[in-house]
Amino acid sequence: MSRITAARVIVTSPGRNFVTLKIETAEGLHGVGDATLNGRELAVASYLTDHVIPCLIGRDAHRIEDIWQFLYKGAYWRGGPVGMTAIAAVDMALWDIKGKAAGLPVYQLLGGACRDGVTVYGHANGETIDDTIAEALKYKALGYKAIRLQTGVPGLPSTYGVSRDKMFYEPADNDLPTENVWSTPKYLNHIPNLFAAAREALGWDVHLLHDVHHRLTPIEAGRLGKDLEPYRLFWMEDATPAENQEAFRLIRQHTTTPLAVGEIFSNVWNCKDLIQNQLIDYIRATVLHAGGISHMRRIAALADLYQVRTGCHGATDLSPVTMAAALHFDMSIPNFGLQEYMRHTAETDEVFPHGYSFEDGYLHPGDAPGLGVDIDEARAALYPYRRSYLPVNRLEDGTMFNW
Ligand code: GCO
Ligand code: MG
Repeated sequence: MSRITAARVIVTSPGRNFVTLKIETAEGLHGVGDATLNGRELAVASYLTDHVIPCLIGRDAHRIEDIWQFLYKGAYWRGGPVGMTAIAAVDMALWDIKGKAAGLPVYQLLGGACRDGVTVYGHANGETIDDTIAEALKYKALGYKAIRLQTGVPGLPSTYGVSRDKMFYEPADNDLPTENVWSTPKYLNHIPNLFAAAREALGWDVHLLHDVHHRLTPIEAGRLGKDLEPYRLFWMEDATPAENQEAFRLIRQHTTTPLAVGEIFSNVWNCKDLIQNQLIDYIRATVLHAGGISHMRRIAALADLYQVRTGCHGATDLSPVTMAAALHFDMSIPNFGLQEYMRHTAETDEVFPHGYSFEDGYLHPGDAPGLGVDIDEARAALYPYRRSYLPVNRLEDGTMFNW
């Protein structure tokens, strides 16, 4: 028994907003969990403070699964991004406490290491194809084994994935949503040129990835996948919105380009049909938005039965707490595929001191007991919350579209 004596939510904005849950026990241990839901941060903060924390006080911090079930089933209104992010924060914090109590890094409690390090991919973004390739060459020189390529589309004023701050791509850029303009034909004409040029410049011994960011219909996605087949992508991500999981069958029928999806999924039910029908190759759900380490282990176990591998989301709006938790998870599962890694700013790294480290294209969670990450509350207090939204997207004729 390790009694939970206190828990609180810390909101900080060292360049961008992060929501962190800190849980304390009677033994003097504490654990941290990430609760950041980009653009809807305070909804999760309130869900935790007003509805979850009162139920945690007095419980045994070691009963991780029982607390998970209590919060999931006990809400009656199950699932959804706000609720599942809140549960994830509790789950991460409790694994952190258990690791500290045992004196072991969390991956050891999850069955031990299945690999020596976690292969990650970086983001090469640029206004033009040449700019994107110049960025990609920098990642290659840093030792990255896999690189995601995004580029501006001629004729469109802005495009998803292209930013001013190269290493720290940050889409939540305004206190009210910025409006972007989109044209599918312009995009579809341009992207194969990017990958043709990329193979010329980067060669074939580096994995290349691309994020469509939910912008195509299934038949358009089938066509893009087919057009990209000569360049052997590691994956094509979020080719079409996935509310209708059946949509991926159509894409699959038309292309052998591997498919990845799931960064906005909240639970196993969002990907059950995609996995069981082998309609995807990589599941991108992650410990933060899909119920924590405990629930991600269920998703990965289901995926493993169908030769689907993981490709956890790891953008900068997931705090270093999530990055640490994701790495322990990635180390411990048999069907790990690839981990996204967008570096945080120096200010963020100072607020969240952490033991994970990058070397030669791999991340390692380190061997400190627990998750190996913490929050410096004094530093966090220097950066108050700032309202900030993701952009929205309209077609050239003004119709609201997917961002
Ligand atoms: C990715 C993502 C992100 C999201 C962001 C939204 O593949 O990394 O698409 O960049 O847009 O996480 O908050
Ligand atoms: Mg994405």
